[in-house]
Amino acid sequence: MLYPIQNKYRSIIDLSGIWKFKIDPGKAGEKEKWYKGFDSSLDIAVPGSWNEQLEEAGLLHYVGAAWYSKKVFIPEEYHSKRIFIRIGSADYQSKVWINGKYLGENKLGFLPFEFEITGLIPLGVESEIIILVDNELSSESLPQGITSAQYSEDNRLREETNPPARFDFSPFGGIHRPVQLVALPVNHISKIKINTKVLSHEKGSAEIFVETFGSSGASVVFSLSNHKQHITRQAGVKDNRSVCYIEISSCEFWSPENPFLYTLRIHLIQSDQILDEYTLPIGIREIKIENGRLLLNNKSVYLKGFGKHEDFPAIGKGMFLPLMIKDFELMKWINANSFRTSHYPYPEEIMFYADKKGILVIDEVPAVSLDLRFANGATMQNHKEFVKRLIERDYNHPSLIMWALGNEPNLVGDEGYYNGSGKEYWKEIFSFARSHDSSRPLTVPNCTRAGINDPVLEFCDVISLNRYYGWYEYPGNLEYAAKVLGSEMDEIFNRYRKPVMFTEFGADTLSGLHSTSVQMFTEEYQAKLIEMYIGIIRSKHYTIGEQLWNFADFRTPQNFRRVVLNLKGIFTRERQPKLAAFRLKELWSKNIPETK
Ligand code: GCB
Repeated sequence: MLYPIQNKYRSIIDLSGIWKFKIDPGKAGEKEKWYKGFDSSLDIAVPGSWNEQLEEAGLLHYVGAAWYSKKVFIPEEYHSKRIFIRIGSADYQSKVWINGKYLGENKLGFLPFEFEITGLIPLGVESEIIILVDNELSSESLPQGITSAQYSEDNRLREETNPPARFDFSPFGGIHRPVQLVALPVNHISKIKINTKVLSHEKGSAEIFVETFGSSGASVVFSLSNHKQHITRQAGVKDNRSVCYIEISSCEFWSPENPFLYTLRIHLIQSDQILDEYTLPIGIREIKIENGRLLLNNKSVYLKGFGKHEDFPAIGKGMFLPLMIKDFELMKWINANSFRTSHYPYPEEIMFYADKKGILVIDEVPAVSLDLRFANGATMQNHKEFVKRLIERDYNHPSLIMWALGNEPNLVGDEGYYNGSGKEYWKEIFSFARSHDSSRPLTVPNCTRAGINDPVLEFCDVISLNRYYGWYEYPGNLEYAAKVLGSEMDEIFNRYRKPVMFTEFGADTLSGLHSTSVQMFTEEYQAKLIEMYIGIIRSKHYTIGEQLWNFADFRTPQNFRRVVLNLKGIFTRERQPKLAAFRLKELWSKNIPETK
């Protein structure tokens, strides 16, 4: 499913705006046929989570079903087009109807999905789109859910959150990314996959695979251009596929220092007539792991940056482009070169912007705190489906440097995880992911409780560590924390002999709280802890990166460890810098030498 674009052949009607909204706590709506229309005095803005928008209507912690409705005028000119409803993401599951006709469901949150409505709707008049969204999770969903009863069966009452969640971010519900009507030519380009390589200092290549819909006898014209070159190739379409290989001399390679993007223009042509056109910015670059280093265009790259979240007052997890621009500006300001989309895929718009700004991305599948005691065949199936759809969505982004296939499996420290079941599970997920993308390294951040014996580490190309010594363990004792950290890192490296990076370390910090002594929660403590970690990380020859937890403070489910927010942000939720931001700006001001 290609990202929608607008040109002479393709058009988009954006349905962002105010939708009619009604919650359905008893899940009676389907039986009562609300999909044919429902009454409600509540409105909601799309994109956006319902939680903070409708806090005053009692929805701050709402978990359950909710209905959305919007009328849309579908123009008569669409008679010669194929028409789709595309939803950028709805968390976590949804069902869609148009004029009372059921179109289908989607069970994977954070990902786009679409349904074709050609021939199902009258043109030149209004139609009504109705979407049922449910943010309840289960053992089979990704992320997995948990109930209050499971917390007590597990003797984990002190860890219980409200609403119950296996993870440390609010389970915001809603339609979080744009809803669009997309009109395409009958015969059209349906998929594009690009592999790029660095052939020499100045020569690069791009291999471009195209899939088409209904175009027998057609051909594809590929053109790749920058300000001084324009390369054109033509290839036939066979079985709805076409492929072309282009070598580029005097190539301008993509890198964080010079995020150069070529314009790839693809035309689908039949009998000299253009049927469809798709344009895509692409970067020529190559990623490798070699001799223990992460290489971009055969040069060592050291990751400096953050784990982030999609979280902001009022809009929750809704896509909010002014915030995207602000966050990238802050990342540039602080001299970061990368971030992780913890703990779920971010909008396509953010991936395109990372390509443009030269920020490297670790793209994460939302298998966060996977608890295999509750997983079954359906969990594995959903996990694979997620990997497949995410790789298909993001494969062509030059900024995407690594996949995280999950985060912190076995957070609960279950012994059974080590008896072979964990190994079996991850072996299958990793080989499935590699069969869909063999060009990028794979990882899964490891937590202290899963420890050095975590079976996932055997399959990772890069060992990613999330550690909180000096915070959850050895609170307030940075000296001892440093000792444990350094020796554990060496033990891990000696066992696995793979490059190591940190994907999380940090301390909750209340902006404005200061102390002349060592004192947790103060701005000075956060800055000190970070300096300590960075000093140790850089002192080890086998490390390839330092990503902090977190870029900004973010809302969590209610529990006694959090004062509404997780306060480990380097910036506040409103993006004010804390003291550590200025220290990091300095620490990240230079490129980290290749041999540390
Ligand atoms: C972790 C998790 C992250 C939490 C963080 C914390 O290990 O990966 O989701 O927010 O710790 O602050 O506890």
